Amino acid sequence: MTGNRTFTMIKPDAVENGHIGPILEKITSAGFKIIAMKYTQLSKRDAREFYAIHRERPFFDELVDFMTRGPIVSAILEKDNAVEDFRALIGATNPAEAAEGTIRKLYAKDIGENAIHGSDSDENAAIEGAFHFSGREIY
Ligand code: IDP
Repeated sequence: MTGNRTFTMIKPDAVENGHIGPILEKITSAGFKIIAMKYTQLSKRDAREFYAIHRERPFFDELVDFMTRGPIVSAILEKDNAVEDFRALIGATNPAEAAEGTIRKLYAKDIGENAIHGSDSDENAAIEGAFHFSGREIY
């Protein structure tokens, strides 16, 4: 049984480049309902905690610097089979390998600055959503 919620962030590169509107349009056109959303900026501490699973990776400091350099849009999305369908909509981590028409193919620069986040499991979707939103902010 798969869950019906996922968590996303429109990352600082996509915000800087004016892509919030087109990305939200792709998300809602694909049938995802926004049930929580905010415009916010991560602290270094937030980013280190959010990406703690990657802390031993060589790109960790670069990732933390990137994710904290400007505002992001974070959101919880609802749809049947949300996690898998949203990963398909955003495309591969590396935009060079992402399928045509995916958000990363359209808007990402490279494997680091790749425009958007999507949870990789139902469990992580719940953890990541709760990291960004209180119960009162989810509708
Ligand atoms: P995902 O976001 O597609 O799930 P992950 O492997 O979980 O990919 O990596 C998390 C994030 O870390 C990526 O979205 C990207 O921003 C960054 N990242 C992953 N691999 C690299 C790399 O090789 N160099 C720089 N940044 C990377």
